[in-house]
Amino acid sequence: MCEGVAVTCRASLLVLSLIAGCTEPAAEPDAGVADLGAVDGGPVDGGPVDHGAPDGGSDGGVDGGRDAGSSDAGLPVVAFTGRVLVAPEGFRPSSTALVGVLSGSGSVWDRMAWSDPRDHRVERMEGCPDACRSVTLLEDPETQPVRFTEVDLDGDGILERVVVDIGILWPSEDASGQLLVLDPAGGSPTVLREGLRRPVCLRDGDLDADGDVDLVVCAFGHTVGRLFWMERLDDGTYAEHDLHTRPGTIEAIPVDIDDDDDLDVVSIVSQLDEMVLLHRNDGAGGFEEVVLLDRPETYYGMSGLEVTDLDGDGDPDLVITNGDTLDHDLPEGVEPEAHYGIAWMENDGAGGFEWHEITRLWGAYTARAGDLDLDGDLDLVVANHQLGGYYPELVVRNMVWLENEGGAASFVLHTIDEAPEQLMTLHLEDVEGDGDLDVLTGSMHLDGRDLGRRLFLLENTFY
Ligand SMILES: [Ca+2]
Ligand SMILES: [Ca+2]
Ligand SMILES: [Ca+2]
Ligand SMILES: [Ca+2]
Repeated sequence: MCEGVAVTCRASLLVLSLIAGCTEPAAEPDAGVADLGAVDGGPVDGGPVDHGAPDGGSDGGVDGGRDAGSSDAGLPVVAFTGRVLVAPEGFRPSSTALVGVLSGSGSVWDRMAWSDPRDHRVERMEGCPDACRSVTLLEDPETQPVRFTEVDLDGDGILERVVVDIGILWPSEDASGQLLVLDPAGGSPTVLREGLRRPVCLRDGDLDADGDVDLVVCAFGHTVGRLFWMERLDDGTYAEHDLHTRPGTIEAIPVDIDDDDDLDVVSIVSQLDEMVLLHRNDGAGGFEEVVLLDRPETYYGMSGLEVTDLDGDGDPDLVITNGDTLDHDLPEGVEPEAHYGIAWMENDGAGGFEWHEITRLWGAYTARAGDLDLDGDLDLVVANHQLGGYYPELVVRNMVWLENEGGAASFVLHTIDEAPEQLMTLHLEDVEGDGDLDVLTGSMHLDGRDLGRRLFLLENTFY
């Protein structure tokens, strides 16, 4: 399970749309070998993004209208100041596929981490908040790290840092992806598994309840791919078992969804199929696949999964985002603001689910739950990947937070104007240590411009 490293288990992000089939840009700038050192401590130089009034028409479950104000005089309110922690220098590609906070003691400032598959590196921060600079954890032009997690592979009480190297970002049948274990002393990483078809997720848990830590891996692939788990054997090797034998799994999370004391796996698929799946554990590592959602539209654009008890009734619910616009395959007549968005699936406690709309919102990519306004219920932050050029008529909202009005019955949408553009990744953490949740986020710029924000902090000024 993830409890011991809850922070990094939730820090999982990936580059699903790239994987899901968008076309490679004609001229990707050479990543080069220039040192990454440009840490801009100043305010975000936001472009000409229009945050004007929405044009209405959302049929979502957001209550109280869009952009509701939250400034009752005298009461603290959720508001943000934006700050670039790491930006690429000059004409460098940028594709932050992961942000999170490493486990361990010491300041959160020095444990913030991020990866960039297009720049072939994983780094953490140091010297923040005053003089932020990045420290390399992995830099290898042969890798495209989309993710990492901390997991005690061998049960010795020490967490290993395992990097998921997709091998190749762009659609391919290539099987050059791998799982790498970083050397804590800074030497070359150890290969845990190679020859994978574009792996994009890695989670841990004792799936067969024999006391050791097993792994769940999404090999997204292209036309061939699979979701499987790696059973840890007594000799330290692994036996592999398929959970799903079609390509396109972008996230898979071990969780006891039906309260029978074994770890099930919830996954989302976005390639040939657009699905939410439950892999129900028989208690000994045998799994039955249950289809929770199967959308007929190839353009559904499944983009993210968050497992959280959103209604606070004690069982894990699912938050689903579908906002992957990068295939650019929305048919004529389908309105982006009516098609894409955020919903949650309410668990009945036994793994049966009821679908609830939250709001429709184009480009909705990654959602994370946290109590932003400290009123005791879980709110949602959503990072949006909105390519303004696709839909110039639409208002751009790079990030929103959805205020839970209690029991997840309704939400009030607030736009976070301070967020930079074209976001994909998101992590909530009390970075400042003042008692409220701040937001770490990263962006993906496919055209190689220097606008990418590898690591961007939105400081919650509630306290
Ligand atoms: Ca096990
Ligand atoms: Ca279970
Ligand atoms: Ca619940
Ligand atoms: Ca709340």
